[in-house]
Amino acid sequence: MSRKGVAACVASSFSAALFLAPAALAGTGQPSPWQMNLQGAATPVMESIRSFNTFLLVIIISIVLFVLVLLAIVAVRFNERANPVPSRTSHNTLIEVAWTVVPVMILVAIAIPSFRLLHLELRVPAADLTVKAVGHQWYWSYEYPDNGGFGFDSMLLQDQDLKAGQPRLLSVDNELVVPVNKVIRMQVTAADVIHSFAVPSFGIKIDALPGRLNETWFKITTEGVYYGQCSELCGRDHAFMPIAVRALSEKDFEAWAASAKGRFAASSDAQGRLVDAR
Ligand SMILES: [Cu+2]
Repeated sequence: MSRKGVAACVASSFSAALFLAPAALAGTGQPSPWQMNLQGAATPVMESIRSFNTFLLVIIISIVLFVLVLLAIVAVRFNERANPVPSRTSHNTLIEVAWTVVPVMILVAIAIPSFRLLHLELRVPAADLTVKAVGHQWYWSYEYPDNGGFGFDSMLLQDQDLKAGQPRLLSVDNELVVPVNKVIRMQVTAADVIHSFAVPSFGIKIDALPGRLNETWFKITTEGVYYGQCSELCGRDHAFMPIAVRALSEKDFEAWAASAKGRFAASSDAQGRLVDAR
């Protein structure tokens, strides 16, 4: 193969790797080895975040390539040897208008989908189910006011307690269980210091603040287990308070809620708030 052929081959396999690998490597619900892109989408919000990210990547790469080509032209055609007598041109109205108007148009093209995405994230649609997460040093507790009012703590599973297939440092004893294809209103607060409730595959990350009730939402499209982590430095065991969400069919969720209500009733008051027995 000629030198040009080798260069073209390397360039094309590099660009193929750049665009195809992230899709292949990004896990859904949890990180994967050598992951280069955002986690896969389990909700419509995360799908929008991913496509907005791809759209921005296309714009950024085009700008980088355009500037690179301009730099190469300047370096080759207008260096001292190739062009010993430089032009004395100092203004060109057309180019000046273009380099003002084109960036403005690019920014407007970015702003429109960006605000649309923000609106989708921030406006909580009519909810089918409300679940409340409370951040503690260093675990989460969950409350289900709509299902007869019960709540429970969710603690990190120690390495020796992991079952086959459970990821280390992400699995918990009591998962947050929700139905698929339902709008879940997620209320988030904290009992002691600031925490942050974040699940990458849902596209949510919201502060858990003592004395304040924050709200976000998600609608999971496929059954499965999705993991997240506290995303606000909250003390010694900040890295050890994972979030595990199990999405079940509506029927399985109802069965789980009925059994969980019996199991956790003793630790909750009439409103489903947790009574700390420790
Ligand atoms: Cu925390």
